[in-house]
Amino acid sequence: MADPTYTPPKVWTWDQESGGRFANINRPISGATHDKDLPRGEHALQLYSLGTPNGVKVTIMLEELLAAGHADADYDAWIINIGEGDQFSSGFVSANPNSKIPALMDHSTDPAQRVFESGSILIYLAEKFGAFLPTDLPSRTETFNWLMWQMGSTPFLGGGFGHFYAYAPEKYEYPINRYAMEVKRQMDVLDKQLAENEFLVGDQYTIADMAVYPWYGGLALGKLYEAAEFLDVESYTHVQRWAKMLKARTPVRRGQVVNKAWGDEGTQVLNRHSAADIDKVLGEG
Ligand SMILES: N[C@@H](CCC(=O)N[C@@H](CS)C(=O)NCC(=O)O)C(=O)O
Repeated sequence: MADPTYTPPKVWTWDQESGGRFANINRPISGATHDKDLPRGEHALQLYSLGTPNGVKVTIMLEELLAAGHADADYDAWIINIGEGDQFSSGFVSANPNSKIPALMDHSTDPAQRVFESGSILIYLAEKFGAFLPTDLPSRTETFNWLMWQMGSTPFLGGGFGHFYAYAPEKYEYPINRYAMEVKRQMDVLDKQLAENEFLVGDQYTIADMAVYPWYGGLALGKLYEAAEFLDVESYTHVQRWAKMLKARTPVRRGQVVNKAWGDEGTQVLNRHSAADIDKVLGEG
């Protein structure tokens, strides 16, 4: 409950009844809560994820790699139900000690390589397959600039704006104002970049677009927090152009249905083991 007279105590203690969506999975400690191994399929690449914007960055990349002819990018994608605490299994924690999706295991190396943090996964895959990451230093640096921009900026969109506008138990004016201001500033940064560039990095489609699109493209297309009108997302016309262009790409559409556990059941591929799993749902193939 909002308490205008709240004074922080000398030492913070864990109030398990703090409320709000996701309160049941938040803990002030890290590590596993239960012993359970991760499942493993036949491909070298094993993704443990959920079809949220952070998860979808990686499935878009994997589908783009496959569409570009990198057959070794074929993968198994296993759903991690974060509402049920799957991210706290011993298996998941060994793949990502931070207990957040997405996490990737690459079994083509000995020992197998773990990769966590979606930005790190995108870089790993781009380097492994030599794709969607320019090799000339200026464009490569600009790709990293926008990738790191996304990783650093989005907590203000998701954990700040989204949390207080959509998920907090009550509407509080102060944080909603603060984060709406910041998110609109971020959208303006993107809009100005996309006014002069087809993609974030000139005319090259890179992992930076794949990282930024699920969050800011999603916001522009009215898919996040039912905030399209509140944030006047239509006014960011260059972000709109770019988002619609990416949305129309087949690998983007394919990546967005993987590990999706909500919405129309006909658009969900809970676990993905082959292209056919997506074809069935999207009516392709
Ligand atoms: N910086 C991380 C953020 C990942 C993240 O926040 N994942 C959320 C879902 S989108 C999660 O797994 N939350 C579960 C939890 O916090 O327990 C990344 O980009 O990989």
